[in-house]
Amino acid sequence: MIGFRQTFPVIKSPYGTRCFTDGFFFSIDRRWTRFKHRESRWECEIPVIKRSHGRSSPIWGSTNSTVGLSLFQSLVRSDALPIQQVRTTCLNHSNTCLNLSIRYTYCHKFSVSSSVLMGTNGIFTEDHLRHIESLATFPSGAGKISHLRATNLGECLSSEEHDLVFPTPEFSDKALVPSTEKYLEMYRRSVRDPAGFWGDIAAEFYWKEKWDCEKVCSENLDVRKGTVEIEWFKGGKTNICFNALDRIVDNGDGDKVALYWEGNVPGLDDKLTYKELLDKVCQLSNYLKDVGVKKGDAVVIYLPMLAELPISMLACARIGAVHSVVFAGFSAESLAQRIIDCKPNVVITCNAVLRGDKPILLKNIVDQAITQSADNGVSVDLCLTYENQSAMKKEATKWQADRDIWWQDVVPKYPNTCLVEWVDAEDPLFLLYTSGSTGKPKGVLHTTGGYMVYAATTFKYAFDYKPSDVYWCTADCGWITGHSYVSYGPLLNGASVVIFEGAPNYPDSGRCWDIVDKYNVTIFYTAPTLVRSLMREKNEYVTRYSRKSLRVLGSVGEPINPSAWRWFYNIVGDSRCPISDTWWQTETGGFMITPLPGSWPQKPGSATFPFFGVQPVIVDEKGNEIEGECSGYLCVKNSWPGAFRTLYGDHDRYETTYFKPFPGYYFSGDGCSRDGDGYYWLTGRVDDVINVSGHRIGTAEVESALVLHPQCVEAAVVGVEHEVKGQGIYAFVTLVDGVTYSEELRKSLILSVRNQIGAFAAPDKIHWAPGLPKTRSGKIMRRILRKIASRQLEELGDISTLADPAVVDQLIALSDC
Ligand code: 6R9
Repeated sequence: MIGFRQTFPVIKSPYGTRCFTDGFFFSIDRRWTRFKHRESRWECEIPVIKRSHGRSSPIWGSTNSTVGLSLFQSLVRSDALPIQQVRTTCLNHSNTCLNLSIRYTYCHKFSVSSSVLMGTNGIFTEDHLRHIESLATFPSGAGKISHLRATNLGECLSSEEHDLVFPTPEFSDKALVPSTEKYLEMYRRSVRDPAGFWGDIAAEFYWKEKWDCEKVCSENLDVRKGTVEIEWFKGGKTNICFNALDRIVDNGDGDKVALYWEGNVPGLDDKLTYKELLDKVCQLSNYLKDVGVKKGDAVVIYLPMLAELPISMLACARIGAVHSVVFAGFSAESLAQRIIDCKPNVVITCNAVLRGDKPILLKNIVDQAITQSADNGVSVDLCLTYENQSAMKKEATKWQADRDIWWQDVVPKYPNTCLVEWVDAEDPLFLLYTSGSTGKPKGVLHTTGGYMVYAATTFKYAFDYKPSDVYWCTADCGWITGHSYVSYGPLLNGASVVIFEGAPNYPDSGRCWDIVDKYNVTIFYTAPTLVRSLMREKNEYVTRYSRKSLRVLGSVGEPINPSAWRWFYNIVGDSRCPISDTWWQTETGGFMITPLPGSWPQKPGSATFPFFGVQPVIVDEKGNEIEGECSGYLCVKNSWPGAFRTLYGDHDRYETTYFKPFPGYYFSGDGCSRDGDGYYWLTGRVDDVINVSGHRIGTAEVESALVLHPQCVEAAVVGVEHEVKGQGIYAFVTLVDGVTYSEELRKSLILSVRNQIGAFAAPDKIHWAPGLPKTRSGKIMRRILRKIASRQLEELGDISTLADPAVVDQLIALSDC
């Protein structure tokens, strides 16, 4: 149990502070610690009370002004309560002031601490005394908490020393999972009895027909035993749109706001209640049915963050059509590639969108993509186009009358009720293309029932959702986060969701907090890259807004580095809001490893523990499970309801990529370590995928785009550390014989990638490589390229196996060209 915690200010303590001419004394629990400023340094005296006679003899230590950080540690004992350790950390000091954090640890369960800021004239400010008692056993079973470098919610994480943040009793008492015990109880049941655990949750949704109770889940994850197959709630008939809208309206929440839409330009906004959203979805469903879209047909959606994007997804789901949303930052080539793969009857788009001040002509991109896919034998008969008036007028839009239809001309004319198509739990819901380690993106296929139950449940627990919350996720519906945690997860819970069309730094870096205050957002879910980019600006952009509505913060897309975590926690959340650092993937459909706010202490940078029903394992190179504290490859032992069921049209690739590397397990492609307390720390991709601003990009995709340039014969792309984006794209290019490298060529190579994939995949650095380091069998040694790219030249390792070791020196010499 995480037990008794209490805070009270030092100043109110009867054993407070005394000031003397030669320094001052500071007391915690009747033990007087004396600080003196002498000869440009601070000295500190900690009394030791001898057990037998209760007499004290001081221990002395001093700050060292050149080092700037001093640690006084001693073991002291008293009659009253045995003190195991006194730890004083100098947070900051100068000739005129000293800022210390002092902690007395009585036993491993109980400590008292405080931080004090003292000047030569006396004490300026005092922090709080803190009692943190914990009897917690970590969910991992790692044992008792071994150290208490802890702070509580509500208090500033003042230094690297604090590596645990405890929820306050006030937060935990109201949380859905209020204690570690409760989590453990639920987690244990979820893995011992998945059918019972998930069956009970699924029963809270509407099912036209119940699933086969004997077989809630059937799975084979082991390629050695046959085809990989996952099924949940098979035989059950339901509809996710019905559960996300009709069920909420039927429960009496029709007038509750479902979507708050905030436009790119401040002041332009809109909102839709659940009832209004349902009406709009039904109109579009009726239209789609009318133009011949049937159950199982694919519909491609290429829209920015307008309400019409979730409306389109829900309308497809209502009639059993399979939506495939393509992020509206992808180029015409990428869109065409996806259209060719899934062959939709209809593409839904809009004429343009404003991103900051810049209009992006989406319809033109769709036109090009449809032409390209027609050249490849896939024709699209209908392009339903929404007029996004704030960005572009109808009249200015290029039009092909026999194929294009204005949304506003047809959809509003249809009835606002539409019968639901009841589908099997295992019928496909959507396809979402994601990058892998080849040039061809993978069509990740999710089905209906398991995904619905999983998206809703993970949303509810990981954000400790309450009906009064206003929730904002900054992700675009073009990515999985926008599917599970802008649209389906929150709507299935009847939440009020903010969706934002614009850029987070437009018109300035305070926009996010302006939106938070405008809608009284309580749960704010974003990506580390956004946190890092805002962190570079003045804190004033944050602090000028109140943000008092915020309750829970969330992070996704890549590991959040502890310093970004601290800034997010201290500055954005005013040290008041837990952060749910949610690890998951397009393939997993929902959260896999995530904090549950209120149930256990958090560590900055760790995704903490597995969600219900998820059994993560860390394996070594050979696929052996490693126990306890370790690092390795992150795999999952069993299926979970939100798992993807196949890669569209390529079940072999599904098995090869995810289930063959470590037979018997689902392989995530991520590296991971687990610390002594059992906390999971994701360390990034271990395959040829880079994660740029939380967007997955295959190195092979960028390479294919580069070699399409007529002057480039070969390209090798690696990821490098990037201060804001997490990873940046570093491309080595070999040019056609006789072509000289120039600034102009550099720009045109980058343009080639923008055109082939999209602006977000543009390389940060092009490195001219007359030759690439290859083995004698012709394999590019990316390990060496990574070291050259990150300038770790002393770590190049053995290069003797290269066909031509001289290329390494040549590449190093060309680094700054
Ligand atoms: C949801 C999403 C998945 C990859 C995944 C991992 C990285 C996502 C993370 C994280 C560390 C987190 N990732 N969340 N790494 N901590 N909280 O982003 O899906 O676009 O498929 O990317 O993103 O590397 O494998 P997707």
